[in-house]
Amino acid sequence: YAMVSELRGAAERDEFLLNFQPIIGMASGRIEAMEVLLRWQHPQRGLVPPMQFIPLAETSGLIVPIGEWVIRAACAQIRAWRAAGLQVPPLAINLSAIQVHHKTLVERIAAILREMEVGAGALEFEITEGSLMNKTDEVVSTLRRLCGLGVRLAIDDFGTGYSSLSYLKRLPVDTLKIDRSFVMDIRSDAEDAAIVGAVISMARSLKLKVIAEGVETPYQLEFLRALGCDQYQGFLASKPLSAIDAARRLTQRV
Ligand code: G
Ligand code: G
Ligand code: MN
Ligand code: NA
Repeated sequence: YAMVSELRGAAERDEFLLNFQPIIGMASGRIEAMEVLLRWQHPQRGLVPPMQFIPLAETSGLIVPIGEWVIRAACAQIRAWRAAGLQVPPLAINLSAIQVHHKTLVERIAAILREMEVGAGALEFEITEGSLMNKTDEVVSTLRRLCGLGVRLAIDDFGTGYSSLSYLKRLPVDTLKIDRSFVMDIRSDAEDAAIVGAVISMARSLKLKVIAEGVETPYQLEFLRALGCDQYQGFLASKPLSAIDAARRLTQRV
């Protein structure tokens, strides 16, 4: 498959770039974090959407070196923004299941943090609920060691997997991100509204922070705020931004 071999050299050819989507505090109305989203600028194909190349990167194993590139590039961006005098909120980086199950993930992240000197508080990692499903004891141990580095952990796409409450309690996780598919129809679908309400109240009783994804309308925002959701992200606040536009948003402090 041609795309896999092209993907192999993409980092060296400087074809990857990062976008940043603001995560807004319900109470502060300010940017409290940004999610890092990888983009592939292919010389002929143009901008390849992650939905097309992330699955290929996963099945080919390339997600491990590419994922490392993402972490290092995010740290480099933090350093550059700080050097320019910006107050940089924590950056949230997505990890694939394959990275989570990779033997040396924690050591590699520790090495990058030492090398880049940004401080562990500068990074958060998003792990999909689906990657928690098998080899659970190993995953618990990996997440504990990751947490031991001082980085924060979130469960991404929450609600789409099947994690039990007792399993959640064993995980050193700070945050749940409610999947966009539940937020989308909260106005018209009473069941989705009930699920979102239940996730938020469960998260609060487990002392977890809750982020709603895919917030597109003021109705959704006010509904989530009323239920006690802590932060939100979505096109209502901002689409994913280039580094230049993200820096501009941080300067405006909105
Ligand atoms: O912008 P959006 O199309 O960026 O992202 C689509 C999907 O790709 C999302 O599910 C997102 O989690 C995933 N994704 C984006 N960037 C990364 C990345 O750096 N690593 C991994 N593993 N997934 C990513
Ligand atoms: O799976 P993950 O949550 O990491 O993916 C983030 C994805 O969601 C990215 O593709 C991003 O572009 C997309 N996204 C972010 N906000 C919105 C939104 O408000 N509406 C829609 N439809 N997609 C969004
Ligand atoms: Mn995510
Ligand atoms: Na998600």
